Parts: sequence; C-alpha cells; structure tokens
Amino acid sequence: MTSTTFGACPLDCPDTCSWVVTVQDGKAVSLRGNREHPFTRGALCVKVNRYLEHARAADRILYPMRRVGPKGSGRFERISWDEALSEIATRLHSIIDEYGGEAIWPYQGTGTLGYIQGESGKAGRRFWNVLGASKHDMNICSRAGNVGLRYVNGTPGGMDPETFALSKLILLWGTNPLTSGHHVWKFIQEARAAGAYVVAIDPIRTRTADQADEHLPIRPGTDAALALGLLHVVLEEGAEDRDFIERYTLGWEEFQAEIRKYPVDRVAEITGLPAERIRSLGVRLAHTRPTGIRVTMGIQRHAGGGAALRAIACIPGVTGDWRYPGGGLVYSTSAHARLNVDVREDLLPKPVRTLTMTRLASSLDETVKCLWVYGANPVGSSPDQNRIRAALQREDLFTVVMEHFPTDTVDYADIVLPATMQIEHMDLHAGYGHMYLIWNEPAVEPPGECLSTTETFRRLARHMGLTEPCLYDSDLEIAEQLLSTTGISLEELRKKGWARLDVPDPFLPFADGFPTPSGRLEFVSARAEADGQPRVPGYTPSLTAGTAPADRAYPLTLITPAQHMFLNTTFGNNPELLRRSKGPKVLVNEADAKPRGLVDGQLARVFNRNGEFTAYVEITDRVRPGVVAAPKGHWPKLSPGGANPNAVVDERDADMGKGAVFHDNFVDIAPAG
Ligand SMILES: Nc1nc2c(c(=O)[nH]1)N[C@H]1C(S)=C(S)[C@@H](COP(=O)(O)OP(=O)(O)OC[C@H]3O[C@@H](n4cnc5c(=O)[nH]c(N)nc54)[C@H](O)[C@@H]3O)O[C@H]1N2
Ligand SMILES: Nc1nc2c(c(=O)[nH]1)N[C@H]1C(S)=C(S)[C@@H](COP(=O)(O)OP(=O)(O)OC[C@H]3O[C@@H](n4cnc5c(=O)[nH]c(N)nc54)[C@H](O)[C@@H]3O)O[C@H]1N2
Ligand code: SF4
Ligand SMILES: [Mo]
Repeated sequence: MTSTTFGACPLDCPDTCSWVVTVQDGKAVSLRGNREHPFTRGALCVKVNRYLEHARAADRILYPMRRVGPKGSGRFERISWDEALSEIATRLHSIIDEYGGEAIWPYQGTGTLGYIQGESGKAGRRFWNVLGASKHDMNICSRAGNVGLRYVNGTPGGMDPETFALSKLILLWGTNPLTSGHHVWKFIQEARAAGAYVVAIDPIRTRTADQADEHLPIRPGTDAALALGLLHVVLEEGAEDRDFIERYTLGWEEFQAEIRKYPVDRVAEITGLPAERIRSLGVRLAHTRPTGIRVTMGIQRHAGGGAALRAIACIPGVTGDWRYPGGGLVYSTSAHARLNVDVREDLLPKPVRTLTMTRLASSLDETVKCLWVYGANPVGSSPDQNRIRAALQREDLFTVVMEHFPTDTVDYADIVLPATMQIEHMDLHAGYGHMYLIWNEPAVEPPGECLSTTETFRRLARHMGLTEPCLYDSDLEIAEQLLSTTGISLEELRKKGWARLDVPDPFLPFADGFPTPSGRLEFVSARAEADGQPRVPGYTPSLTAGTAPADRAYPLTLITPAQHMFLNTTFGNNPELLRRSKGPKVLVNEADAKPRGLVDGQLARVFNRNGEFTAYVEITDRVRPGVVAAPKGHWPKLSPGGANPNAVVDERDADMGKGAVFHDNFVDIAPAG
C-alpha cells in the first residue's frame, strides 16, 4: 500500500520547507520538496535530500540507556523506558526537595524549530514551569540582531522574502543564502531578470558572493560604519525621502548629525573597502527604488552585532523603501506568524532565575544539579568547548540527553532518551524566512523505542505524579491552541500541508505603522537609552575590529560560518555529507599562510587562550588577509584532535541581548604536529 503525507523540514533554516513523504508498506520510500508550495517549489537541499537515509542510519539511538563508563566516555547499557523514567523521577524529586526546582536547567536547542516538539514552542516548557525549573534563555542564534532591530522598527520582522522579486537593488548583507537557505535565490533571480543589481557584503567570498553582481569584502565587525557611510552618500545626493522621514520616523535631526560623522573616506578606513566602491554603492542606493536588504544572523555574531543591525535598519527609514513591495529589510519573518505560544508561566510556584544558553561553560556550576539537554548539542555548538567539557564532568551533576544520535554531548549523559525524528512525530512550523505555516504529519512509526518530546514529558509527568491537566494535552490539542490566534484552521492546514499567513499579498509590513512606542520608525530610541545603549544608532566595533593589531596576542580574526553540508552539528555524522565537506577546513589567505609556513591541504592548529582545534588548510583569496574562516558543525569526536572551532570561541556577550560572538574571535594558526 502506498500513501503520501505532508511534512515540514524541522531544521534551524529560514526556509522551513514543505515536504511530501511517500510511504510504502509502512516504510518511507521517498521524501521530496512540495511542488505546490510557493516558497519550497519542489526543492529541498543537499543536506535534507539525505533525511530518510539519516533517519535509518546505523548509529541512530533507539533505546533508553544508562551510563556505565566515566562521564565523557560514551559507554552505556540499554535499559527500559520504565527504568529510565523511574530513575529520572526519583532524581528530580530529590533534587527539588534538597535544592529547589531552580537546580534544574532545561537546556533546549534548535535541533527542531517545531512549535509542538521544539525550541519555538511548548515542548517541555509547561512541565518545567510546574517543577519550578530555571528558565533557559535561547540567545545563541539571533538575539543581538533581534534587539537592535526592535529599537528601530519595534520588531525583528520585515519584508516578505518573496517580494525580493520586485526589488531593483538587493543588498545581501552578512548572509550566505546559497548555503544557509537557498530558496530566496529564485526570487532574487526573478528580480535580476527584470534588471535588479545584487551586492554581497561579506568578509568571505562565499558561494553567494560568487553569484552576485558585486562583492564588497568588508572587514568583519564594521558594518554599522558602512551603513552610516552609505547614508552619508544618500544625503550628499539629496536623495533622502523627506516626506517619509517627516511622516513615519522619529529623531531625524539627531540621526542626521550622526550620519555626518561618517564621510566615505573615514568609512573606507574603518571597513577596509575602497572609497570609490562605497561611494558608487551609496549613489546606487540613493537612486534605486525599491532597494531590498537581506540580512541574516551571521553579521550579528559580533561584539557590535546589535549596533550593526540597528544602523542597517535605519537605511529604509531614510530612503523611504518601506513604501514599496520589494523595499525594506528582512532579518526574520517569524514574528509575523502570531502563534499562541503560551507556556503557562502562571504555573511556576515562584519566580525563578534565567540561565543563558551561550553561558553554559560558566553557569553550569554547583547550583545546577540536573542538566536536561534536548534538541541541542552544546559540546559541539556552544562557546568555550573545553570549559563545557570540564563542567559536564562533575560527578554530582545529573545529565539527561534526549537525542537521535550519539553526539559529543551524549557522551556525558547519565541517562540517554531516544527521540523521534520529523517523519515520526507531529509538529507545526512557521518559517523565519517566509510567510507560511507548515504542517508536519507523522508518516511512519518510530523505530525502536523512540518517543516524541511531548510524549516523553507526558509519561514523565505521570511517573512524577503531577496533576496539572495541561501537561497531558495531546499534540493535536496543542496544535489547536497554537493556531487559535492565527485565523488558520487546523483542518485546512492538515489537508493542504501549509497555509499562507493571514496577511495581505503583496505584504507591506509597516503599512499600519511601526510597532514602536511612538508608532514611528525610531532613529532615536528612548528604549535603547533605558537599556544603557546609545540613544542614536552608531558604530560599535567588534572585538577584532576594535583592537590595534600591535595589541593582539593572537593576530587573526576567526569567522565560523555555516557549513554547506551540515546544519549546525546536525548531519555531521552522515558519512557522505562529511566526505563532501572535505573538512574540517580552515580558509587562510596567502598573505597569512606564507609567514606561518602553512601549505595548502596540511593539518594546522588554530589556537588562542581558550584552546585549539585542528583543521585542513585551504589557501585562498576567498578570505581577506587577517581573516581566517572555519565552517561550524563538525563533530569534535569525528575531527582530528577531537575539537571543533568552538574550542576557541569566547564565552562573551555581544552588545545587545547577550547575543553570541561566534565570528568575532582572535586566533593564531600554525602547522600541526
Ligand atoms: N548549510 C547550512 N545552512 C544553515 C546553517 C548551517 O549550519 N549550514 N545554519 C542555520 C542557522 S542556525 C542559521 S542561524 C542561519 C544563519 O545563516 P547566515 O546568516 O547566512 O549564517 P553565517 O554563515 O553564520 O553568516 C553569513 C555570512 O556572514 C558573514 N559575516 C561574518 N561576519 C560578518 C561581518 O562582520 N559583516 C558581514 N557583512 N558579514 C559577516 C559570514 O562570512 C557568512 O558568509 O543559517 C541556517 N542555515
Ligand atoms: N562556531 C560556531 N558555533 C555556532 C554557530 C556559529 O555560527 N559558529 N552558530 C550557532 C547557531 S546560529 C545555532 S542556532 C546553534 C545551534 O546549536 P544547537 O541548538 O545545539 O544545534 P545542533 O548542534 O544542530 O544540535 C541539535 C541537536 O538536536 C538534535 N535534535 C534534532 N531534532 C530533535 C528532536 O526532535 N528531539 C530531540 N530530542 N533532539 C533533536 C539533533 O540530533 C542535534 O544533535 O549553534 C551555534 N553554534
Ligand atoms: S535545511 Fe532549509 S533548505 Fe534544506 S530542506 Fe530544510 S528548510 Fe529546506
Ligand atoms: Mo542559528
């Protein structure tokens, strides 16, 4: 018997594809992109084309397990679900009795962005609130940018990415869509066919930069200065939209004074870009409507990342691009979905502390007695790997990991619980790079004894004798609750597999005003000031852009961008994708390789005060002198030397919202061995 079901790609990728699974005699035989979906348009990607193979991989975790070797050894014995849940219930009860609920850290990551099973929504969070566990601040990915954008526009939400088809100038600013979410490219190509000009602004000549009409290899962490410099040219050209500024913005006089401090020559010095290239882009920006700016998370993984987004967000306020479909900026669209994510904070027995995802290395101290990891692989993905490993060694720490695969993090677990993958459980998704809800119907039975996240927490609640009724809501009930604020019916969504958000098409995000305190686009922000930020958007250098070279113990800037073949550490253990990654690699400019005696293809140590990792050198002019790049996502234990780039990444906050600084670290590099 053959049937098909609609599903959603669960990964932390802006595109959240709609997929179709064909099932024959209970087995998934094909998984392909949904041809009917306007954004997916029938295509998945090099990674997810292997999803079925991945779901059946020999190293999949299929049964609950208990640790038998020392922490970190990854030696386990199989146990029953009943044993696992009983042991967990006993440990949690005694931790809560002795130390209080706050001694539990529910460390949830971005393994799935589902609103039912994952990071975006309800999975486990109501359960943790009933126990009074510490809150978990998921700041690892997009936080500094979200905060910076919110000061200006009141929301990180922006353009409908499909409207790039209507743009005449497209700035791909600190984003690499051909690797990190390629579906927007079709709309960019449509715009180009109608004469649009495409510029990539990135310290690395990425796949995307290769395809752009122009590439500006900016010095990392200096984008706010470039934004102000481009606006300087717009003013010189007299091309500011005075009517828009007057009617829809706040604080123009003050902001204008800031712009005047960034003439092109100064900006050239800061950004390392030729003055004439900055001027010519400024002139283009001044006279091309609509200009659409695509900016994603890479650009804000810096000490000045929030300020960068804040300054860039001011550009459409000056040019008036928000008036036009195809004009404005988009960072994330998820705010447009308006799902009803009520994690029932009212259930908390008392106010609790918040622990920060990127601060595992320093916050996993004696006050934490249980670390519960799900949808996350902190040993591979969180900053300061060596200190995280050390913290996970503590004997009195009870660590539970819910996983698909035996990651480096699983190696430290006391109890491992086998989790379902996307074709085996129910979920509801909203993209952060498109304007649709996507439904995921389970297509096949879970293998072995895998359970979904929601079912695991329902069973654990029962084992712990918890009586709060909402802990026992079914997945369909949760879906109904989530949809209650969207105007989209569950029945309609399940039938078709997707639904466009209830917004006009074409979508002008600020047609009804800006969701700021003043209702205007805020060049000046009292909220920013209250948060201890500058009142007016300006340039905050990244760590590596801000220090004089002579002061540096480690002279190179390390960027750790998206790896084409993996998604964070997900797929890092897929043999074919690992082979195709040809890595781990580190890209080095000839000018930096030569004095260090580095040869193309050789193994090198990349190091700083935090530690080191080992990677194969690629000598290339894709990176500027002074900058090296090592794509993220390789599993430490599958890498030579047993570490990945997060062994050198600082546990340090960006300027806004405690964002992470994955692309803003000093290192040096030397031949290995
Ligand atoms: N294949 C693949 N796709 C992915 C991911 C993956 O790991 N692999 N990760 C997913 C996730 S979690 C996310 S959040 C998104 C992220 O998607 P992106 O934002 O595209 O991710 P990055 O590769 O971190 O950064 C994009 C680009 O920003 C550049 N950049 C770094 N610093 C600066 C700077 O100071 N200024 C400028 N102008 N550019 C800078 C980098 O060189 C990089 O090419 O992608 C998702 N998609
Ligand atoms: N050096 C460097 N490090 C980075 C970044 C960078 O740019 N550079 N980017 C950062 C970014 S943007 C992000 S978002 C973070 C991501 O960091 P994490 O959130 O830790 O993401 P992953 O490393 O992909 O690990 C996710 C794990 O969740 C598991 N998983 C997937 N689905 C499910 C499920 O349904 N249930 C359960 N129980 N488990 C599941 C997967 O098997 C995988 O092992 O990494 C950050 N790390
Ligand atoms: S990773 Fe992104 S591009 Fe690939 S299938 Fe998933 S949503 Fe689509
Ligand atoms: Mo991310």
